[in-house]
Amino acid sequence: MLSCSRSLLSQTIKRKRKTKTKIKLKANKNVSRKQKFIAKNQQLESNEEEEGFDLKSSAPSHSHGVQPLGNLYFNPGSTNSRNTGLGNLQILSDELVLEILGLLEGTQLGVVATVSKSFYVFTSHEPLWRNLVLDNLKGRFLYNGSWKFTYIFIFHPSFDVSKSTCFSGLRVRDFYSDYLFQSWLCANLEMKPEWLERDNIIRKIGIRVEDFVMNFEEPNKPVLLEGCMENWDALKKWDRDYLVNLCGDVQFSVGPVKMRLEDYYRYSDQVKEERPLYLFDPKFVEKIPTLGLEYEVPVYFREDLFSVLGNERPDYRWIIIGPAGSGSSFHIDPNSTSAWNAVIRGSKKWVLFPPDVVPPGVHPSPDGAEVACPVSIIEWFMNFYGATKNWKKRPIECICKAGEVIFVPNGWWHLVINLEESIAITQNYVSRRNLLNVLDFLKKPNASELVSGTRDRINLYEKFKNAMEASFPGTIDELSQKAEEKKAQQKLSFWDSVTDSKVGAFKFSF
Ligand SMILES: O=C(O)CCC(=O)C(=O)O
Repeated sequence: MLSCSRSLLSQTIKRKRKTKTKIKLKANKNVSRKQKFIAKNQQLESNEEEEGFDLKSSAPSHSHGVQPLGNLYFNPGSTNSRNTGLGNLQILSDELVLEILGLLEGTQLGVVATVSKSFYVFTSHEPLWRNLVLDNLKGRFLYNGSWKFTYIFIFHPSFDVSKSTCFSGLRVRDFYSDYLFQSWLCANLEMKPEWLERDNIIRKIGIRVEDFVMNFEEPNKPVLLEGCMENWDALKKWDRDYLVNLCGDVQFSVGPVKMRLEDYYRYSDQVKEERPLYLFDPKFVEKIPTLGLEYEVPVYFREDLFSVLGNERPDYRWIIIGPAGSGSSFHIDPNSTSAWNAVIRGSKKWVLFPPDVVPPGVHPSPDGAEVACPVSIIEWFMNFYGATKNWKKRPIECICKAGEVIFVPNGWWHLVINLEESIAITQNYVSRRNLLNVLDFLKKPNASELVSGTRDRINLYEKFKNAMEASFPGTIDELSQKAEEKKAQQKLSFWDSVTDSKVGAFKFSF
């Protein structure tokens, strides 16, 4: 990933009710345009219901009282204590200050916190403590309400956090920072109903495999398939208690670390962060073979040509577990494969863009090896989702519920957010319909950077091609020939459409 930038917003908060808080947001690219800012804000005031955002009822009032930068301009005469407290470092951006603090150990952060209120606020930034816990402990920790508490409980167990005001969140007056405010906001925002409304995917129940291939796989279009998990034991059995009992001390991949399922649930029950850790394990069947027996590949996806590689095939199946708000930010699936994703518990909001449409706010590098995107999924919704309303090529969207399977065609950009605590299985596969795509992808000159899920990235092309020849002789040639014929046919029909063949005279039609 390229570094993710947080787009600046100026925001005002309005407390509307006791349990929920409405927040108004507006883009403020040019802070010198104060008049325009105020005018726009007044307009927002009169248009509350459309522009409002709901905070989760569990949201704490902002830890430490950080406010968005725009609020500074409503308080003439006040100075930003962010700056005064940073001294000469005030010229650095918030990101840079945090980057520097990220070089420190926990005890050092604690010392720096005592320098000024500003340093106290910066050193309390939860991702700093999250990195410290994950770097130092890998997955061997019990989450304790916040990353900072978790760190202190483990490394300074004699320290009585409950008695210390500095850990219960000192409020600092006149501290304005878009970066810190938005991090808190994104961790505590409720999904807006209008972000969930659009449902324009095609849904099918019990279609024939031939129809799936002809109408969806061949033209590379998403579809939501209902009724194809009915005989899965997983659908009846898998819930948190069952899985925790079955999996015991087995360690699962969770972001950069490995954790026991029980410990992960302890974390996910308490977490209030912008990008919750997500359990995403490619070796779950090898670890717990029973899990592999309790689901089966839906009939539409049984042809899986990467299986000719045996143990050398790239990772292809994952169990995915996460709390509401966790999910996958925009990406294209690995190695040009297609995928299916089956929800067993909970529900997921999907947003998919076809291969030729890069989603707003997403910036792939020219070679496709890296992608810059907003810090979190919720930030994408806040700042970019609205733009898709007026796009000619609107995304395909849906909510996929327990018992439903979505087909994700190769090359499609997609973003997924769990609306509730969820359990899902996903598998990536290669069928005849995308075999040539996958081979082309594996053959790219920068394959060593692009290919993923396997150690031998450079040789995967040769290995796969040879294994295909051995298992299905002639298939690649046959498909290549068909693809050539199709291309020629398409060219022909293009010329048919721009010429009037009956008269024989050449004519452009614009
Ligand atoms: O978070 C999810 O369930 C989606 C996973 C996904 O997008 C993927 O495996 O490519």
